[in-house]
Amino acid sequence: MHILTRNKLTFVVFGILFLVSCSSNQNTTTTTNNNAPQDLIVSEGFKNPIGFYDATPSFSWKLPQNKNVKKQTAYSIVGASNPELLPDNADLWESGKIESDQTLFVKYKGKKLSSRQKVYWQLKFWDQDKKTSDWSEVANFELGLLNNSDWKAKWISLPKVDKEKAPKTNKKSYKVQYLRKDFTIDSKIASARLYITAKGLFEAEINGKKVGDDVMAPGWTPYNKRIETLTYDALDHLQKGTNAIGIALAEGWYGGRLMLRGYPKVSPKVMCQLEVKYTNGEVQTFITDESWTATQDGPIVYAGIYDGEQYDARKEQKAWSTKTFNDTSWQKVIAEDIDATIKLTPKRHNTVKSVQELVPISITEIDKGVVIFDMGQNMVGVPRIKVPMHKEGTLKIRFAEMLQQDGRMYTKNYRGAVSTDYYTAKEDGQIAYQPTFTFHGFRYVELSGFDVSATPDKSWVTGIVQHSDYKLNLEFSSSHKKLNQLQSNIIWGLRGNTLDIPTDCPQRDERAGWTGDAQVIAPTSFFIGDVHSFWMSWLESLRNDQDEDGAVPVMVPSLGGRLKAGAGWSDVITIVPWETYLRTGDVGVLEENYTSMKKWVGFYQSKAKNHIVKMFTHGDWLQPYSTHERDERFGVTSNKLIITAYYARSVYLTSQTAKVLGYQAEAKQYELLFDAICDVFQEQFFDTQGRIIEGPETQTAYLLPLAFDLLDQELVQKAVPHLLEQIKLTDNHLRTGFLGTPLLPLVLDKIGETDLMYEILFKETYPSWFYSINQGATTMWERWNSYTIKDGFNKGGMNSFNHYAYGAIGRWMYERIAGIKSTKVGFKEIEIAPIPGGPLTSAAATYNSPYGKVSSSWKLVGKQFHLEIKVPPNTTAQVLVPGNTQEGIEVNGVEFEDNSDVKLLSKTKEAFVLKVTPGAYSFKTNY
Ligand code: RAM
Repeated sequence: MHILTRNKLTFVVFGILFLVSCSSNQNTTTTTNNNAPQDLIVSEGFKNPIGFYDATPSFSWKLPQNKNVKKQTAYSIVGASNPELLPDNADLWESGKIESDQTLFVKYKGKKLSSRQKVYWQLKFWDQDKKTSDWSEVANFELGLLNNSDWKAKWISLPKVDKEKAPKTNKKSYKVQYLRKDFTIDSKIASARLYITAKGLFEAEINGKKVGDDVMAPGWTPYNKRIETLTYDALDHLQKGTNAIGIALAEGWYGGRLMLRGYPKVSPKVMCQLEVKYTNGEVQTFITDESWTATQDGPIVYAGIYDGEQYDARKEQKAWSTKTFNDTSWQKVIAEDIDATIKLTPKRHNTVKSVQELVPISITEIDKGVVIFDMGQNMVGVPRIKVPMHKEGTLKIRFAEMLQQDGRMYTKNYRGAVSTDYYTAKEDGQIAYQPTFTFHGFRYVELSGFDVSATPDKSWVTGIVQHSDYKLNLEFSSSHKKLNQLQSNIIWGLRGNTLDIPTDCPQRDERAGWTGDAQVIAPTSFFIGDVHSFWMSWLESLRNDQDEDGAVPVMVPSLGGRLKAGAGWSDVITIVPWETYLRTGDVGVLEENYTSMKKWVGFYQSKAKNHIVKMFTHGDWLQPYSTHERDERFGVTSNKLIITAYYARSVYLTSQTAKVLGYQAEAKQYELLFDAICDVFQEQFFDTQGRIIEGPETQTAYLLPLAFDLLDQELVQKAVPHLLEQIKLTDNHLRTGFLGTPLLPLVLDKIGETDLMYEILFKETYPSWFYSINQGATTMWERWNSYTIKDGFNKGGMNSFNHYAYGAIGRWMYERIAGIKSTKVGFKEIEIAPIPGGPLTSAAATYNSPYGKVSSSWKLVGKQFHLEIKVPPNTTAQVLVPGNTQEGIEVNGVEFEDNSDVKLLSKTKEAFVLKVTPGAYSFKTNY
């Protein structure tokens, strides 16, 4: 490898140490008796990241959750290039004492930062009594390569990259390329970073050892606009003398066939830059260039997203990524300069990782030598196989989400996705194999081709669950088994469809970033996992793929196709930023997306005549009992009504965003537009009695305007009975598709019909959430009746058993059943207002809010209602404790009297309304 730079770095650190003046306003006036701030993170949830993407980051922290700390009244942050300089000699930033209760997204205002720079930071805070805390631990972040000009490396690949067909199909995938290079380290290393990315998927090894534990890296972005790069600490991989680096490169989303797009006319390439800093201050850089060699004659014959992977152990090239390997039979690569128009940016959300392992709950030998392993859970990832084989034998690994009635694998719903892996053994004995460059959506794994003299054993297969590595942070439980199963299905649905981007489904020949599904699940997703950066990154892809005229594709990354945009789907560009802001408190998400929101509204405007828009929509997709004359997948709710409702919604959210960002004039302008759309909406679509006159009356037709506040109060009063009538007509079942379903609980809550929502939720008959559970669902399904015990599989061409859209009910489960809701952005003000209902006798949830854990746990005990809550510091909570308000309420075991921590605000007929300060409380009422 050629040595690119060799420059002397002089470290002048301690020389300036004493020249830095101490901040005068950081004097501590009172004693330090509080614990230090905790959970220090940069920007959207990153803890001590390297290869960080943001040179103007923000800082967040949590106050210690103990009874002494109620709130923050001031903070002080210091940042330095060396931890030794902290806290008194910070050379990058001293915020000084800032009187503020802000603990989230405090913007860095220190010296300008640049690529590769490492910043150490810590802080302290002043509490409600103006007492200072201890300094926090020192956190840090290190920037990645922020500009294309930081890259000296070139894209490399074989001059001609061949494809291979999956056995007995016409589905072709690129054969995997193996690329390698020896290089020499001749001095003592202080630190080493491997910067790397691919047009395709890579896995890198140095001296025979895999670098990092990421899978499917670098992930999926609009590759013609932006490619994300990764940074690894390579120090422990390197040695003095000769080293070797090897990279396996597969097609992934970049070079493989994808629905609508078909086979792209591009082949995979990789690029890396290894920067080694020596203890003497010198830096040596090794890059991908013409001097590398490559082959396609390695063990991973091919690998495709849809079609699976073929591994031939006979082709293993022993120690190929070590210095002992002789690569003289390998070919020279070709190298290309990086493209100026494609932005290379450090990945801004967590990579995909193997996050959990599942063991089979049972095995069945369906035919001699054919064994089906039941993982007990529909999951997404790959299997790890350990199975005895004969030399030259080929193991066939099939996948299925469901079994047919005869116990065989049901794969029809994978449609054109071959989704099969193959492994050919090089010798007799136990093999160990885990696919590298593909993933599957499955509950069942079928093996054939193993050594049939062996007795099949559960240990042969382990399910490796893979998705973007966000922290799962919700605990929800209740007294009802099926409700708990629903919660589990929602979680698995989200996990299975967040493999680098939000997808509709993870198994068939689709797995695309459908925007409608994403906007529908986004609010619930925050309760389940720390998905802030996940959405931020994908929103960047949305902006990348937005047309000049404002159109937002229905799938992002865009796969082309004839659909330019669609109402209810493309509105993701206003809905997801707003939901992210509400739940995280991050104004940055609005700043980043405001221009795109306006452009999207502009697109609507360009298609509007008297505020009625002509545009495409998938409508209330998959509405049950649809009688749509052309295609039953489209619901029957009027498209015109849906499009206008979403137009109004996007305009409203844009006006709200403008307000938050301080663009008052624009906010006013969008508000006026919203009012004008509402006027036309009610005039054209409703009669004076509040009945829909545009298209058939449906639940969704009423839900949209009621959820989006499109009607005057008077008309709301009149419309509500019509909605209730529609629900009654269906014997209190839902009749909603993708768009209507998430709105149903919100509207019923708004109009005080919680009992009705409980009834709908606890229905066991079609269509309902429990109906799918009664048919055996372990994830959310695309259709309420994707499978029924009575009639078998749904005949529809689209029949996914892992589709998160209907999981949107999750939000109501946390906000209403457990009762935890944010009422001021980012949970600064919290409402804890559980309402018991249905057959439930208890429910509990803990939510890891930006300020700390919020919890609510209630149970009915005889004729009493018991509630226990936790409210994190620096917030306030309004608690609505249900009970007979003619009688008293017990707080923390004693008859309630107003005190400094708990105040009675009011009593309604059904609940005591209290305001509490941070802390833990218990309440008891007669119920
Ligand atoms: C299907 C997808 C997705 C939906 C679109 C309209 O192909 O699975 O769920 O948003 O249709």
